[in-house]
Amino acid sequence: MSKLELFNGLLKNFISVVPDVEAVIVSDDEGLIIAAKLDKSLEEKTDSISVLSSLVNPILERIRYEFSFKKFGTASFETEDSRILFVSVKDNATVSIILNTLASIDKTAPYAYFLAEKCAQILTEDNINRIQIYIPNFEYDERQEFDRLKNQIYQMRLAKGQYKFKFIIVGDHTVGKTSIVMRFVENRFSTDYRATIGLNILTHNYKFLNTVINLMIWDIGAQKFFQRVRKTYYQGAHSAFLVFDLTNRSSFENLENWYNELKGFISIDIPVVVVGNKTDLSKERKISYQEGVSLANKLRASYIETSAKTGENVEDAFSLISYHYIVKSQLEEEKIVKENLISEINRIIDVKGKLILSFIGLNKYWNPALQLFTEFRDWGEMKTLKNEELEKIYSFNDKVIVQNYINHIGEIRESDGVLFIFDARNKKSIDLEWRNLVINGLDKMNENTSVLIGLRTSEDHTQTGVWSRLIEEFNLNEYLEKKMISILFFKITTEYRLEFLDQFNTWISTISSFL
Ligand code: G3D
Ligand code: MG
Repeated sequence: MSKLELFNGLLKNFISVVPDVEAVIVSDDEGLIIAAKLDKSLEEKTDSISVLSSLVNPILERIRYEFSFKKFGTASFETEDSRILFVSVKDNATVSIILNTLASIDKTAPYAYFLAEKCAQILTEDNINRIQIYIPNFEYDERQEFDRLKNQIYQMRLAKGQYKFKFIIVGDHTVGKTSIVMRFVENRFSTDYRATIGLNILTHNYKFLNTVINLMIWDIGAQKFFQRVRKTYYQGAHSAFLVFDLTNRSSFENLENWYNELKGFISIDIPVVVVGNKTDLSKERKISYQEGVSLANKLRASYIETSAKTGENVEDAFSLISYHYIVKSQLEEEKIVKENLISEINRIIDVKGKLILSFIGLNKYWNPALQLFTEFRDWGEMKTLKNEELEKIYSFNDKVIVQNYINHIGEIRESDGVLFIFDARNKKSIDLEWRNLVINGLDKMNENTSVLIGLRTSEDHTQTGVWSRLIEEFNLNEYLEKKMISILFFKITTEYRLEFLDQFNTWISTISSFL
């Protein structure tokens, strides 16, 4: 099979499995198409892929610039007729997925990452015959839906860095648990079978996208007499594989018991993947794919089928669970920080009746601060009071007012907090324009306003000296002597979502200390 044939098969599978996809384009750095596929309905309407790529390329250009795209991994963009999800593939290619406007980015994302990983394999591997182009079912948690602000570019990221997690692999005796683990960890299938005695713990470092994942795999013996001690093995598990043998119906029927035992021992809700093993024995298969999917759905788990013998999908099964784990830990961290923020804001509203915040920046398309705020629904629906290109005002039940001004200082006299955002990437010096904007703002705001100044930074700002020089250049002391205003500078890096939430906490605490 040639690389192109593999790509075609892969993209075809992708379109048939993932809902709401209109087209997929894999392109290189220069925007040249490596492979592309249109959905059938679109094939009739559009006479060529180049029409689509002329839609995608200019946006991609801009995103590359706006986001230092290569570092980010993904971005999405909304137009009137579609949503486009971009995922970078290694350093020099991009997958662009064109979705209809009804599509959910959050649901598409796991598939998109998976697709990008597969494209990378096809582009880089010498022995392409080993590559599986099957797209597994990633349905997992429908609660993770956020409303997204229209016409805003936003990014999702898989945090770079390291994750350590413990996961347990359970299921009936001889379904293939140990074989799956051995295949994954050592890429070896052993027919010299020994029943796992109690517990087998293996650690394995594994790279998933840009993230190093340190897995501690607990392979637990299924024998009855281990039941009493299994509880302790389950403690602290971050995720679980529930394995059954596709050729053995009772192992399938027992899966629910395993699930219940797991839920009984672990109080928190951990991601679970149901694994149907031994796909190589297709003639002896007793459980259909559909049956597997139904059970997984019932258990709110993902489903994947593997063969420890041939290696089919084994690595993907681990990718699937790693993905869930990373997303989940990020969401949890975010949730805690958000809850703090909300309770602090509520305290201010209790005292003052209202909180007014203003965002001032120079870029119409990049406003993560505003975007984060629009996700809060704790004070009721967001109402748009003003919607002009350079001036937007939103009200949350008249309790929290958020104003966004581009390139000018709007009506900020009543604001409790003002946040400036500047793009300092690759800059050794600040722009005069930035300083003028801040000085102009300081002049207009009341005493006791809390000011945040966020500077987007790039890698070279980690060099000592550059960052502090940028701040010194603002040189605002003479203005601050005249007025009681608190100013705090902060860096905006690729980890911006959490950074913003953290900074918001400081910002809001300062405001509440002025009460
Ligand atoms: P367990 O750890 O769940 O108890 P094991 O299961 O991994 O020890 O495997 C039990 C038996 O199933 C072994 O066979 C093993 O070789 C076989 N097996 C595991 N995975 C697969 C698979 O994907 N395909 C096939 N065909 N066989 C598999 P023996 O014969 O040694 O008992
Ligand atoms: Mg075993």
